[in-house]
Amino acid sequence: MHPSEIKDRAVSIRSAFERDGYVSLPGFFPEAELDEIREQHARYVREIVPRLPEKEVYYDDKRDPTTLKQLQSMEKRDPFFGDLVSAGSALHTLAETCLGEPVVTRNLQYFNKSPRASTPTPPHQDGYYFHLTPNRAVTLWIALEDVAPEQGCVNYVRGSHRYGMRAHGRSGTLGFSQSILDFGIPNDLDNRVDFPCRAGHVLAHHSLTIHWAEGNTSGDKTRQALGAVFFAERCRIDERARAAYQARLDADLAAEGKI
Ligand SMILES: O=C(O)CCC(=O)C(=O)O
Repeated sequence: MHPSEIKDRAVSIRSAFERDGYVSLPGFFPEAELDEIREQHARYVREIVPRLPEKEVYYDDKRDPTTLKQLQSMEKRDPFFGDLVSAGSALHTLAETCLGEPVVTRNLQYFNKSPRASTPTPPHQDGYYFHLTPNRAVTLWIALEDVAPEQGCVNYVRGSHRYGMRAHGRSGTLGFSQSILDFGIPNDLDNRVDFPCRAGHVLAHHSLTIHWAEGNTSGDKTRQALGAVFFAERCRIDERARAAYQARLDADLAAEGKI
């Protein structure tokens, strides 16, 4: 979607985001743009991933490169992906439209659920990882391919961004280390919405919106997506708490032989 079209639709995008804690935009990336993103991603995996520190690249099975599961900070490693989320881009414009205020780009991630070895994404709120005051951030989840329910589509609890941060604890899942401890209360189940989608679909969710995804049980298909995180510019980040958490997690994952 062109930034000018996002601006034209700003009122409806922002009101859906405020009301539900997410907004769903089918066909955000037309086929030609999506092809370019997929080609650039393949190049990134071929040329850049082998040079990255081990702790930045997660595999379902470390010995099998076809099980690549997650990448971080792609915008810092490569100009194509930097441009994709920079000020003035469609994604940056969408993030500002959702939050209704200036944003800064924080992280461009890649998420895959490989066909043979993927685990569910546990129910969580992204803001738990962010260490922000106030907790105002948005994640844009971009489907790089069609996603049917059996591949592990994204699920939200509609309106959950209005009820604050829930208690989280270690999930044991590589790449999604935290899970909501009391997930499954009636409000969660009554307001569940799932999003099977076509390639090019973008979902935007608030940092307090509860979401999760099942594992990939398709047997033969991947489930590839990008996740672009933007923080409201006025937020204060507790970098010390964030870095301490990350260091503990990296040490634990290394001790378990997962990274
Ligand atoms: O791709 C997934 O399974 C979940 C992604 C996610 O949790 C996010 O984008 O915040």
